[in-house]
Amino acid sequence: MSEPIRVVVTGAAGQIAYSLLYMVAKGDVFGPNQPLILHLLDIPPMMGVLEGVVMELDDCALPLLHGVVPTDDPAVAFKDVSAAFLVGAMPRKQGMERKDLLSANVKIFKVQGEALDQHAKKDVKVLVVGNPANTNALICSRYAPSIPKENFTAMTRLDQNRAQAQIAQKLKVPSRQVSNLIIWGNHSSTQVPDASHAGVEINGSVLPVPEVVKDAAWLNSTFVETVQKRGAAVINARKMSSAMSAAKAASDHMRDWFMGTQPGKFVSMGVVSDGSYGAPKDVIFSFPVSIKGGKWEIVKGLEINDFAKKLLEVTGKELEEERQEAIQIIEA
Ligand code: NAX
Repeated sequence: MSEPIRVVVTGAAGQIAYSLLYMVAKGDVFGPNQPLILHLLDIPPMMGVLEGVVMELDDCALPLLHGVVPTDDPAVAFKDVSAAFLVGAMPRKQGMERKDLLSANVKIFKVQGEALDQHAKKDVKVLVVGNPANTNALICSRYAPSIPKENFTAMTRLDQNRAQAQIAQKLKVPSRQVSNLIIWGNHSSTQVPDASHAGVEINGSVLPVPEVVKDAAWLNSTFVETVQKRGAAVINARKMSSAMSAAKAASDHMRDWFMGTQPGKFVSMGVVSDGSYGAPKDVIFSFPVSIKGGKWEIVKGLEINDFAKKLLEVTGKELEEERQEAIQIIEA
């Protein structure tokens, strides 16, 4: 057994965290031989609820969990952490404009960026889940200049997993047989779910998904829209937003970042853009990445058709606009 690592989850009294904490604490992310100490951050009015979450974690009697630190102080929450799940954010309330939402969140992620900068390990891996996730990650990174930009990522893995599930259902195969789905761009309704480089394993060989589906119209419309609107569909049915699946996606994202991807396989993550595939530079843009030794690399050289190129432009523009609005708020 190695020494315990410290892992922070923000929004720890919320519904995603309720599933995520269990997954992390039982070894789904850092493996069965990695003990950990969980730092749980939430806001002062939620400290009572958080106490209940701590009691439940205690009562799980998990062998890998060496301690729990509940707090409303970012300086305590981010102290010496090796991994950060930034789930907590200001939710969109009725009548709230995008700008109001951005404004509230820019403030939260500025504070958390500064706290990471001062207190976290310099190689901390940060995953932003709280929306608007891409721009929140960008802001967080700006306020943590001593931590490499590559260490700040945003979650589009839920969209990727949703896409994988749609293809698996269409082909009537278990989802593990489907791989290399891509989500491009922003985690918003402009995201671009793309199955054109995906593979499906049938009788031991991997075949291109478009050739097996043989339904370009479905892939370009129904598939894309179903993935884009899946979050709203879950809210309609459950009267609450996706939580279990969001927690699973956050676990998948961080596990792959720490453990790496299989040869020939890639996953989608919102990462700092180098301008690949015509995306704007210096926004957090979701790309297909392969991961080795804890470092991600954008998969280069994939062919993009004209239809997808146009959609990539739209989602890139939206991210540039969000960045501009966020900077205006900061500088105001
Ligand atoms: P909940 O409202 O259940 O929980 C959020 C928690 O964050 C609350 O306990 C709240 O007190 C806390 N919080 C608020 N401000 C905080 C701060 N400054 N520091 C620490 N904690 C703070 O929301 P939940 O359903 O858990 O969703 C959390 C976030 O994930 C939301 O922003 C949501 O939009 C986002 N999502 C992102 C997804 C993605 O794929 N990137 C998908 C799922 C989810 O919708």
